[in-house]
Amino acid sequence: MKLYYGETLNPRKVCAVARHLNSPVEFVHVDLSRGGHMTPEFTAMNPNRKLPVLEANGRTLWESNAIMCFLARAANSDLWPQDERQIEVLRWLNWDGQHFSHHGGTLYFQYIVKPRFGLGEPDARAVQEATTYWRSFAAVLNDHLRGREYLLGETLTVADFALGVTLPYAEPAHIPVKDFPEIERWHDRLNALPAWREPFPVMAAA
Ligand SMILES: N[C@@H](CCC(=O)N[C@@H](CS)C(=O)NCC(=O)O)C(=O)O
Repeated sequence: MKLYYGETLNPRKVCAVARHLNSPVEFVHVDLSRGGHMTPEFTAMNPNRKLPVLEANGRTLWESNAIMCFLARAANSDLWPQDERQIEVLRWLNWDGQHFSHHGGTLYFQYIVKPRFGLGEPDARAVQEATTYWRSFAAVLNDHLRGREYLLGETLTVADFALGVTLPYAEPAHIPVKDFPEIERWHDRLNALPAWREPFPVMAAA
């Protein structure tokens, strides 16, 4: 299997899952700043021209959440449980894409991607809107996590990898996680996983 990634948000959760599971993947770095995702070869794999992409068993799979589930199922892991807990995981994955990491991702874009790719200053209005929304959804998550180790209770799942993905960037992305102690406590648990702390392969010096 080949996992095409860059050192950005959505590939991060997939790389973390692959490393956590010790999945037999070859990590293939794609340089977004040099348009590595705009080539005809890449477009043939993912017409959205976005990372990550997984090549496995002669087919390609895009969308980070689907790739995490695929890797977990291939490893027969409870990260993607094969029972009624799956519904709960789906619920959180959908909620995350629409709300929590959606608005956290906006802050990541405004404060981290823009300067990194020379796209100008953060847009104050977009920042204010995303911060307000993020806070209201963070309150929901904070309440849910009270008394739970992970989102589903005791079982670590791909939903934890998805919802947590912006938190390693909370400080530079101005995500106000410090006001939500249960989220911080949960993120401390994720930080205990080596694959969470260091999801990306070490790249050889150019
Ligand atoms: N919904 C997609 C989003 C993928 C995505 O937005 N990837 C970003 C990196 S975090 C990307 O490749 N951006 C390049 C571009 O938009 O030009 C997923 O979860 O895989």
